Amino acid sequence: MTLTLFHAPLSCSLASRLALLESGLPHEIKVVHTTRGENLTEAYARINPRRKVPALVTAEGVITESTAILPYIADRAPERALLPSPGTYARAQAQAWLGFLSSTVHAAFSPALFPERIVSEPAAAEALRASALETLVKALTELDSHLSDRQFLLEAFSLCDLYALVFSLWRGAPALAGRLPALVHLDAYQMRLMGRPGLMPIIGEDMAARAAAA
Ligand SMILES: N[C@@H](CCC(=O)N[C@@H](CS)C(=O)NCC(=O)O)C(=O)O
Repeated sequence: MTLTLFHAPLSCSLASRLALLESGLPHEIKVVHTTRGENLTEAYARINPRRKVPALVTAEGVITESTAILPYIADRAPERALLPSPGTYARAQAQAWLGFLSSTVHAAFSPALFPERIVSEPAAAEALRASALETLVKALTELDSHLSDRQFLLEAFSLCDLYALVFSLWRGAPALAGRLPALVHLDAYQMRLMGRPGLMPIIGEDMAARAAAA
């Protein structure tokens, strides 16, 4: 059965979209414009009751959460070696990166970008943004220094890199202009990943779709 990914342009679900491309698995993309609230409909709640993207529809049911979807995709295309084999120490290291990217990096980006979605009072929102930025800078600096002497998060390219690429791209969000330090190793890593065959057309398509939906 063809996999179906529910995806919002330039959101965290971009990692799953790029992973499907790298996997070569037959799939289709269904765009959900979260900026227009399309994820809040009852129809979408039947796909993912949390009303978030990504959601991947498989023959056996729906999978939510990037940290579950990315390993599922890798394991469905073992010949592509998109993650180390299950049961190995290297696989545990990969899971550790996926967990860190989700629970620390993504979790810090959300209040740094949209504090007013959590607290409406402007001074409180600014204070929340400042504290989220502190966590974010620490996490991004850790990534940057890890990449100072290697090409990828693990020994070789993996889906962890696609997940990290999305958050590296988010550094360019207008709301963060002038608020993040220069991270030269992360910049070089981002360029390296964007040079992988087929990735740039998808990222470009997402940028255009996001701009059109704004
Ligand atoms: N932990 C979840 C986070 C999902 C998530 O927060 N998705 C965002 C896009 S990056 C979303 O759907 N936001 C829409 C909303 O909250 O209204 C994952 O990694 O899959």
